[in-house]
Formats: sequence, structure tokens, C-alpha cells
Amino acid sequence: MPLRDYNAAVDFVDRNVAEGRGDKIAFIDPLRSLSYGELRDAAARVGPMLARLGVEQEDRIALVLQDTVDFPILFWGAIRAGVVPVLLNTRLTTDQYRYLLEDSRAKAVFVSTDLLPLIEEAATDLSHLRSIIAVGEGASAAARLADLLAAENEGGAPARTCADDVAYWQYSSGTTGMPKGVMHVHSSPRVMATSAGQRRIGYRQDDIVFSAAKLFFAYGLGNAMFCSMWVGATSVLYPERPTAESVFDVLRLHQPTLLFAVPTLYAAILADRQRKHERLPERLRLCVSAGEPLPAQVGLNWRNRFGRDIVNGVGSTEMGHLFLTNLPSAVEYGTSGVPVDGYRLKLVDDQGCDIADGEIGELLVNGGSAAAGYWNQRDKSRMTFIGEWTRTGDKYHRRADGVYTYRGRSDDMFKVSGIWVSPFEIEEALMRHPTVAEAAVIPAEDIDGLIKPKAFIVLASQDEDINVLIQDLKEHVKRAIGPWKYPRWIRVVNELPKTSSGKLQRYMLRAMVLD
Ligand code: 3SK
Repeated sequence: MPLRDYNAAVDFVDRNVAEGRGDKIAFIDPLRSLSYGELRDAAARVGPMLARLGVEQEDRIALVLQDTVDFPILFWGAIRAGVVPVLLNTRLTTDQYRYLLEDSRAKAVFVSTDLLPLIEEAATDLSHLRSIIAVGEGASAAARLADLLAAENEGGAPARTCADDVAYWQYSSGTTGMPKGVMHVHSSPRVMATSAGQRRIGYRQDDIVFSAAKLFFAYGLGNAMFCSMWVGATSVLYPERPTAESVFDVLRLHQPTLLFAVPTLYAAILADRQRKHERLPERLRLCVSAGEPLPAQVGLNWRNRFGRDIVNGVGSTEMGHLFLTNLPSAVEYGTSGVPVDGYRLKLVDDQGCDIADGEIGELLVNGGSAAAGYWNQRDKSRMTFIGEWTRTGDKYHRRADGVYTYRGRSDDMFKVSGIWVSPFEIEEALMRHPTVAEAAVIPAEDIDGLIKPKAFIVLASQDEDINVLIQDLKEHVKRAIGPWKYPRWIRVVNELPKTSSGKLQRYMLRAMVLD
């Protein structure tokens, strides 16, 4: 039955208490833990606190927060009050924060103390912003979350929202252009949690979840907030940037049962020689990867090293969470798996017509967690949200048995000698060579003005002369995927340019080629 009067915070927070999990730990960070009952009580005080700051239902507040227990308190507290939290990446520049605070017209910003100076600078003279509130220890700021919440003796009633009311925003980082505010409605999180969480990943109440992907990122929010809270599980929050070392610290200390990370982190763990004797906890039953395509070799190396598979999944900020993944029981590296129950997928050609199995086309998704649109970007909304379908901008191939395989971004494909080439295919081939940790391929012009692939690589190790190695790599790609596809130029770099959520910024590589 369609939901009408519905407040997501009541469903995700209060329901856990009503069902007897008030004393169960919902979140643990390095300093504190928070039970479902404590979360409910704290979140209920957020509404009255916001009202005192002049923030009303349907206003927006920006959250620039590291992953600690204050994140769920503010996130659910705002949603409960009908106020819209706008989740901002914690690794941006002053100018980027200024743009986002201006674009979202947030009335207040809640910021982790280590980021306070940056936000104070970004917020100078912003007309909509009334308050900056420091979150966490050690701030000498005028307003601190802990003091404001302590001053509220009573919780407020949940706002009377409906299922289609906007609940929260995230910004889609995009690989080009300015970020777009993606507006999600109250009814979406339960679709994500029941479909990807319960049915596909198999979240259980006794799970301990560790998502190295942060809560401001749609992937992290789905993993460690929506899917885990839906079943009354426990999420471990880690405020710092995760490294191979800190992931093993968390694994040892909390013995999670579900681990979520991006491929770059799985690869970094595999490459870290100092941790070559580490084991995964017995209780860890599933490792999941999303955010960027998982190179098959990383999955195979993980399986060989740890005896466990990585489930490769695909989601988007626009759809909120995962809609396509490998089945945990039938991982097939190099593929993205099959649609999550509750989502329909289709592949279309440049004219928007359905294509047959075996051909390559753009992936469109249909599901109940699609965003309501982009904030104040009508043209871009109309290009992306087409009736009940959401365009992904990704190219896929579907086999006759329904399994999808990533074939690059729509705009990343290029022709070599008249044949379409996916940079992703060349990158995969390069990464199958033991000396290559990461690779990115773009089109570049040769002296004849003809387009040929150019590769940027990060080395895992280098034991031979660089010129010999480069020749070796070219031969390796020719052998692996076809002679016309080999990169004519290979440049060794220390790191590849990526967005703060880990997506490769190919346009920056293209700019480097023009230098
Ligand atoms: O980028 C992804 O693959 C992703 C996965 C899950 C949720 C959100 C996103 C952006």
C-alpha cells in the first residue's frame, strides 16, 4: 500500500525502540556508543533545538561531519522535525563549501571541530546562513552542539511529513561540472534498506557493520545507516580517513560481520606489505565493494589472500544506494551481477531505444528510491529523471543470463581505428600486470592527429628498468585484449586524480595531456 503520512525517522529510530531494541547499541565511534533508545531521545531534542535557532520545517541545515555518533543524532533529529539535512563531503575546499552553502541556502551548518576554521571562512557574509554550530570536543566556538542539546529538557513530537516530502539531500560529486543537490524523499530509505540491505546483502539484527565509505557518501549512508538500522543492527563509525592499518585496527577491535569499502581501499590493503600476515576476522561473512568498478584482479587477489570474496555492487547518489550487485553466493569477478529485487534495469542506445542482450548501451534504472530531482537544475533533472527511469550515464553489457558487465562511462568511450574502445577494458588489462596498482586511460592524439589510448599508471612495484617495463606492459595489453587497444604512451604517476568519493577524474588527465 502506498505510504502517505510517513516520517522516516519514526520508522528507522522509534520503531527500533518500540520493538524492544532500546538498549541495543546502534552506533559505536572511538569515543562513545549510542543505543537505539539514546538515539531516539537525542534525536527528539534536535527539533526544539533547531526551532530555537530559527530553523523551521522544510528549511535546510548543512552537515559537515566526520563519522561519529553525532551524525545519526543530527541526521535523524532533523528529519524527524521535517528539517532537511544536506550532507556535505568532509574533504572539500573553502570555495567548494561556499558554493554548496550558498546553493543549498542552509540556515545553519553543523560542523566537526577540525573543519570549523574552513567553514567559518567559507561562510563569510552568506545571507541565508544564520548559525555555525561546532560538533565534537575542543571547539572554542560560540555555539556547540553538546551545550545546545543539553539545554533542551524535552523532545519534540515528529513533524507530520508525508512519504513524498523531501527528507535529505546529498550532492552528486560528478566527474565534471558543479555538484548538483540530489533531493531524496522520506519513503526512499526503506526501499534501499529492504531491497539492497535485507534481500540482497542479507543484513541481520546481530550484524556488526563497518563501512569504510563515509556517511556523507550515498554508499556509506546506505551501508551504515539505512540498511543497518532497518534491522536493528550495530554500525561501527570511524571518523578518520581509512587506511589499510586502520581498517585492520577496526576489524580486530570490533570483529564486524559486514565490511564495505571502495576498490581503491581493497587494493591498498592488498598492496600493504606491512600487513601481509593479517587475517580477516572469522565472523566477517561478507566484503562488499562499490563506488567505482571493482577490477577483477583485485577480487581474485582478495580471494586468494583471504579466502573470502568481494561482492561488487553498483549504485548512485540519484538512486540512493545499490541497485545492481553480484549475488553474495555467486560472485563472478569482472561483472556487476544482477539487478537488486525491487529495481528494474534496461539498456538503451543513443536514441533511447532498448537494445538486445550482447550489445552495449546506457544503463537506466527504475526503482522506488529514485531521487525527486536536482535542486534548482531543471534542465539537468529532465535529462536524468525521465519518467520512471533514471539515467546513469554508464555503459553496460547484459548477457543472455541477465548478468551485467560495466563498459565505461557513456562519455569515456572513444574510437581507435574506427572501433569503439572502453578505457575501462584497457585499465583492467593493465592492472592484471603484477607491477601495476592503478591505471587510467584516456584518448590522446598521435602526431597524425589520430586518436589512440594513453595510460597513466601507479606502480605497485618496480624491479626492472622503466623503459623495459613500459614495453612489457604494451605487449601485455596487446596480448590480453587486442593489438589495436594497447596504450601508445604510458606515464608513471604517484597517484591518479580522484574526487573525494574516490571516482577517477578523467577530465583532469585529459587536461594534463594538453599541457
Ligand atoms: O557509486 C556507487 O557505486 C554507489 C553505490 C551505492 C550507493 C551510492 C553510490 C554512489
